[in-house]
Amino acid sequence: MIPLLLFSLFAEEPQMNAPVLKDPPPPAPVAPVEAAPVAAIAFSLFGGRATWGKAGFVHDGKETVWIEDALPQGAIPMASGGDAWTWVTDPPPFSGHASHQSALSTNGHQHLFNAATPMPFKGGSTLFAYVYLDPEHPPSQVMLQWNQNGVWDHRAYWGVDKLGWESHAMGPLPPLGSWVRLEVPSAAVNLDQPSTLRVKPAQPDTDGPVTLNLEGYKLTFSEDFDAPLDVSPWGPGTRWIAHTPWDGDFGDAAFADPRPGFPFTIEKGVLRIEARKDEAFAAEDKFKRPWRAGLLSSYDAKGKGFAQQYGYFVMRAKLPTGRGVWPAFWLCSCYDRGDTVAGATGSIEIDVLEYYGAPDTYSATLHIWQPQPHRAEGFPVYTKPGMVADGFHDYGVLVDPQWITMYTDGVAVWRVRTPPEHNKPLGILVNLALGGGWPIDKVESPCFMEVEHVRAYAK
Ligand SMILES: [Ca+2]
Repeated sequence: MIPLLLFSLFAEEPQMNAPVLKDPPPPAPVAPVEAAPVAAIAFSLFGGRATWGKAGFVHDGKETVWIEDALPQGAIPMASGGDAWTWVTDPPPFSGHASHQSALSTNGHQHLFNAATPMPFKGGSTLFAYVYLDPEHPPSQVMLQWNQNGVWDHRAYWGVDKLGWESHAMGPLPPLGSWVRLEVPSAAVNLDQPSTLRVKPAQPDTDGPVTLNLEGYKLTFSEDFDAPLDVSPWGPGTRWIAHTPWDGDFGDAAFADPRPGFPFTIEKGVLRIEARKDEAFAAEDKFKRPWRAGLLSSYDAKGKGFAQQYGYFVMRAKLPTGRGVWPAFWLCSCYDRGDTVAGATGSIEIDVLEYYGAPDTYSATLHIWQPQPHRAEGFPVYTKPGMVADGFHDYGVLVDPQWITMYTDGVAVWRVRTPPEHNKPLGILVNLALGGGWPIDKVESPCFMEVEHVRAYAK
């Protein structure tokens, strides 16, 4: 899972970053489309401290300011690596009344926002942000990141690349102790492209919602949670394992090795995945996390278990709510993770559902991990407020050689073209994680994700 956010404790794949999806040519000529709007910015440093002034873009000589003196409308402030949103007047702002200042740190740290009303943007622009690097505590790297189409892979940096994310190199650090205007051509960070992979509604020649049609499909995998859960930490020989097959567990809760009563329990045909906080957990965790939660994968590190390349995959579930929860239903290319040749010939991830606790939105994303560079396209799925936690709903995806189509309760909500890198069976992952970049201090302990069933169908 890689999610919208960048500073998750763990990347689930060793390669987390990169430019945007290059899609196959569209079937017919399309009218020119404005570049997709930008929804958010992250201000990232390795070490040191910086103060940030206004930011925006210049197009045809006209400056559009996204941030000055306050976050954009609708933005939710976020931070990681010990950073925070702190508004200061020292040093005196370059313009306006206040600047936002990074915390002092010796490691990677950043503040960012999310869920802003999309900010207007024009392709062929120059992006800018003013920065003042603390001469007493210079960082070794300064990075700006822009979120477009739900994906953060639009990055530029100055200085020495210590953050290690795929990012466009802009040159040395700017001078210390004075306001400097950082400028990045939008093309250099792949912001100029419209979302050509995305077609809405799901059938471009059809008006209105498209309902799922499984005519000709047969049930190939059915976990109804009517019997004791067949799970072990790593396999082999069980239907599920309790970690990511590539040993890339992620988030602010450790995925627990299952034991009776935790983190998985079954009652009346429903699986309950529990996240719980206990200071005793921290002592046993190499990252000192006091939280534990649960993940199920249908295949193991050797690629053994259930997987299929095409078909319909669905989870019927009821989700916990509130900022900081991070339940997900996702599919990943299944192969022997020790086989680097197999790994290099194609690997994708389909995030059917990643939910970050907002009342009315979850995320769907396609990642292409291999061959590199990583590319991704994401989409916010809007729901009735409170729907995901009010009851059980179906979150599904139909994967065929042409399209990957996401469904909510059997109605198509988004689709992308099936990329040529999809050349392996897909295994199933279900988890309740925490964090994903959001603060977890408000998460209730315990909290639960309930799963009625997980099924797959194929022709
Ligand atoms: Ca059931």
